[in-house]
Amino acid sequence: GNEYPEDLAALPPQIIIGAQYVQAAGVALGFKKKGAKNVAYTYTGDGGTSQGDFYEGINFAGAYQAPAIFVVQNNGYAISVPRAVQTAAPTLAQKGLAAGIPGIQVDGMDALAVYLVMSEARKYSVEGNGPVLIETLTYRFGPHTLSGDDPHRYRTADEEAEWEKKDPLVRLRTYLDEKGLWSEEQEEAYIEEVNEQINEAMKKTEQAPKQKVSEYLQNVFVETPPTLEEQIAKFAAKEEA
Ligand SMILES: Cc1ncc(C[n+]2csc(CCOP(=O)(O)OP(=O)(O)O)c2C)c(N)n1
Ligand SMILES: [Mg+2]
Repeated sequence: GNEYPEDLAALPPQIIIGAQYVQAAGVALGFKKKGAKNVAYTYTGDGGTSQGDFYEGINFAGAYQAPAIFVVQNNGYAISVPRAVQTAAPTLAQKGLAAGIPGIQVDGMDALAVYLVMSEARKYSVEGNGPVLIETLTYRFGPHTLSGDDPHRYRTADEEAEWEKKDPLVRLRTYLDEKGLWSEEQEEAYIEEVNEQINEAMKKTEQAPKQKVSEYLQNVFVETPPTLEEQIAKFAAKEEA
């Protein structure tokens, strides 16, 4: 049963690092209040765990025993800042301890291990046991973005070569090949199918109406306070113009 309450489906996107942790805690609390058998998932990088919102999100979800799965994709760097410089904590998973929620560290280069941990966490959360924090140990095969980040300024070629050996796609394919569960033809067909899905999604997204600032502000309170009403009216007037 994966019912998704309509009014939670229209939350606006945001790009503030870590802020999605607070939003996920809120969505999870919404699920709990509505009695929806669902779990709110969210992801951040290791860099996101250095941001205040990370702690607020896991703490709030823990306090309310909200069904949220918080995933940290720890690839060792926040753009160029090494993980060890970001925190004195030996692991990121252990940050769950302070929030009173389970923290699990998993080999993020092992797709089956990640699947197992995610499934178990979902079961735990959906059964009303509260949130889970999962740290996946992984790597970024490339720059943080294509706008000027050159990883060779902060990572060695030797380190990259070590991680490339652990490529989860190659490992999973080798595993499936050896079990006789996957073939070249299946892969080609699958790539075609997924490319179609991506093209469809791109088309749909490009056709979506542009979001408005006045709409963002509608999601903050059930009953919008007058001061916010004023701001909404101001933006709405600008958008009309
Ligand atoms: C609150 C906030 N501070 C800073 C930034 C700028 N910023 C964008 S990505 C990033 C690093 C994020 O690190 P991580 O999540 O580990 O990403 P990775 O480099 O592994 O891709 C920073 C500091 C931001 N978007 N939001
Ligand atoms: Mg990172």
